[in-house]
Amino acid sequence: MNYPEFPQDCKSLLSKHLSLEVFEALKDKKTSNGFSLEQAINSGVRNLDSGIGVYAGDKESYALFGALLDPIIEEYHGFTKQDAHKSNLNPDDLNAPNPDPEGKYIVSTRIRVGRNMDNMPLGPAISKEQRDHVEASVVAGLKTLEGELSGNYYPLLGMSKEVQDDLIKDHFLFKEGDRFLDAVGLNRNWPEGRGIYHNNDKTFLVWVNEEDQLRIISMQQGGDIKEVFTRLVSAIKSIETKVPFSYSDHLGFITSCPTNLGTAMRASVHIALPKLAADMEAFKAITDKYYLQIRGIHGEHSESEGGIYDISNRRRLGITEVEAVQDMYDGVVALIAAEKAL
Ligand code: ADP
Ligand code: CIR
Repeated sequence: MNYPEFPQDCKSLLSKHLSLEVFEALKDKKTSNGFSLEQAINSGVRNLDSGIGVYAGDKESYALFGALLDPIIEEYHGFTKQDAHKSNLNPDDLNAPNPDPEGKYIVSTRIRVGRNMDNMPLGPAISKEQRDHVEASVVAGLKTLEGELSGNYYPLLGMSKEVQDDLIKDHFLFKEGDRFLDAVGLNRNWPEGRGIYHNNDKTFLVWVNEEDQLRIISMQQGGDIKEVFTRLVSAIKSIETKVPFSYSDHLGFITSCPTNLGTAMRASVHIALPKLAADMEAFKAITDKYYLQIRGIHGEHSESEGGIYDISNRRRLGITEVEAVQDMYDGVVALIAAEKAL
C-alpha cells in the first residue's frame, strides 16, 4: 500500500495524524489476528468526509498502531498516555432532575454503551464462526434477564424488511449498509450473526454484532435522564455477570472506534431547538462549551428534521459514566435556556 494523499479540505483526524513518518513505521505491522494498518485506515481513505476515519481490529491494535491512534484519542477525548480512566455508575451521584418536565423541548432520551467480548477480535477482524459464537453467548446471557429487562431476541436473518424498516425509523435498530462500517469489514456476512434484543416496551434494547458486539441501550420518551441512566446501569451490571467484557485499565472498555473507548457511553436527547438552530454559530458555542456533539435525527451522519437535533456527550474516555451523562445534562439545560430566551 502507498501513502494515501488526502485532499486539502479533508477534515478527518486520520488525515491530520497519518504523517508519512507514522505511515512508514506502521505499514507492515499486523496484529496477532492479522489486522493491518491498511484495514485500520481504509474507512477514512475511502470516505473522505469521515470525522475520524480509523477503527481497531482488536485490543492489540491500540498498542501496535499507537503512533497513529494515541494522538487521535488525545484530540478526541482530551486524554493522554499519562491519564487514567475511571468509572462511576452510581445513579445517586448524577444531578439530573428532568430539565423539561412540561415536555416542550425534549422528545426522548437514550443512553447506550458499547461492549465487546474479552479474548475475541473486534468486529473488523472477527471470523464468521467467532461472530456466531459471540451472538450465541450474548443471547444466552440476555435470556436470563428478569423483570423490566426481560425480553426477546430478534435475529436480523429472517426478519421481514417491513419490521426492520419500522424498527430503524422508530430509532430502535441500527441501519443497514453504513459505508463507514462497510469499508472496515464490519458488514461482512450481513445479516448473519446480527440482531436486536428488547423488552416489551422497547425501553431496554441490545444490538448484537453491529459496530460493537453489544450496544446496551436504555431509552424512553421525555427528559427523565436519571431514570434512563438507572435502567442502563442495572442492565450493564446484570449482563457483565454473564458475558466477560474486553477492558483495559488505561483505555477502559475496548471498542472498534477510538471515539467510543473508556465509558463507551453516549447519552443523548432528541430535542427541539428551532430558534437556536437558525444561528448555528451560537448553537455550536454552547455545545462546544459543554463538550457536546450535534447529530441529526436518524443518528450519526444524518440531518435534523423539524428543528429537532440529537445532542450527546462527545467525551467518553478519562471521565466517569456519571460525568459523561452530566456533560449532556448540563449542556441541555443551557440549550433550553438559550432557546427560551429567543
Ligand atoms: P449510536 O448512538 O449507537 O452511536 P447512532 O448515532 O447511529 O448510533 O444512533 C442510533 C439510533 O439511535 C438512531 O436511530 C438514532 O436516531 C437513535 N437515537 C439516538 N439518540 C436518541 C434519542 N435521544 N431518542 C431517540 N432515538 C435516539
Ligand atoms: C467517521 O469517522 O466519521 C466514522 N468512522 C464515525 C466516527 C465515530 N463518530 C463519533 O464522532 N463518535
